[in-house]
Amino acid sequence: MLKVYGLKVSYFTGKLEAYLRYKEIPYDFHSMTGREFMRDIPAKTGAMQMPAVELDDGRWMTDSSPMIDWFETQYPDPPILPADGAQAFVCRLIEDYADEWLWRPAMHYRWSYPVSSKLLARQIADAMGADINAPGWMKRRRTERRQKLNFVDRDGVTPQTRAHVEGAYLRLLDMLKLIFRDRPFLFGARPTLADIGLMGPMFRHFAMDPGPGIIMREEAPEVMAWVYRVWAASASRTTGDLVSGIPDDLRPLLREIGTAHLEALNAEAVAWQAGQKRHGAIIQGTEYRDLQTSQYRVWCLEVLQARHAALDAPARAALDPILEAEGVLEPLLRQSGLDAGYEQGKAAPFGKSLPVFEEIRN
Ligand SMILES: N[C@@H](CCC(=O)N[C@@H](CS)C(=O)NCC(=O)O)C(=O)O
Repeated sequence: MLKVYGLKVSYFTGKLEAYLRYKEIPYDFHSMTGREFMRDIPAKTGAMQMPAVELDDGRWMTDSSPMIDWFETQYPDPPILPADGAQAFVCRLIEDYADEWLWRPAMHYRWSYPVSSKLLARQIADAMGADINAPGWMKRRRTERRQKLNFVDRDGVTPQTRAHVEGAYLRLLDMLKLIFRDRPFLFGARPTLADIGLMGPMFRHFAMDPGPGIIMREEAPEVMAWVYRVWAASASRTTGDLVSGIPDDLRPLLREIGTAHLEALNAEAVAWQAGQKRHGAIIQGTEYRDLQTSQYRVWCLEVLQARHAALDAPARAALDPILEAEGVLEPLLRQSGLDAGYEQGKAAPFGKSLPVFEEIRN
């Protein structure tokens, strides 16, 4: 039986678990301890991050997107990606936006508000601190400070950007609630990778954390219901058709991805190529300063471009006019010949993985 190491409050662990549950792939959940997180598991996977998976043959893997792709090769039915190439590409775009762009608002809502940060620091320190010899109050305080420092203060959240950071979540709720009044999942009657990708931020952070959870329950109960619909879905019972084409109500989300997430990825790529460890970006008119440049995110843009280039002619003919109209195509293709230099990326989710942030202060 495969073993999933992670935490029951973790963004990417929640995403992977939602996928495994929907696909009815059995697994043992193992709550990751501090020592495993910092030392034992990075020695196997190359990255200090969760989740990590240990297979019965002794191999280890990490990084949710390539892990899901690998599971799809082992458990192909029913596929998590739509057969329609244009829809499949939109799923990939939504997954990447959920993984990388929504990370900042998810961390900000968790760690900037004491109503959430005190509870989460306790939950994380209790789970991960089991093998760390220090008083409980000290472990909780260290957890709270570490997360706020690395993922809020050092990730561009300031009094000037705060409203924009929160707006990313609030705008998304407004878009999604209209969609879920119409159908149960983003592309129809069953989940696809778009739903699974959005579960990263939406489930363990926005729905479960006290602060953003109140907002979701009060402002967008349709979205709260969808979160738990995905969590409860299973391939053998949650069956039904997907819509055809790209539904019009997904277009505002595509526009958001083009103007926010793809702009941010382009700023990463420009900085990476210029060798700048930190960079700034103007996103939807808000200026972010002093962001850590992420080689991993440059790779994300490189992979999205490669997936777009690999689409067949009918898929391109259906998709490109929509991407163009919603301002996605230009930022997607702005940088040609992009090479993130992530050599091990071809072996992902095996081999030595690349963490999203190179520098984390403990
Ligand atoms: N690209 C990875 C990202 C995994 C990730 O960043 N996980 C978070 C927790 S949900 C983490 O471990 N961050 C490192 C840290 O907190 O130091 C994935 O998709 O699995």
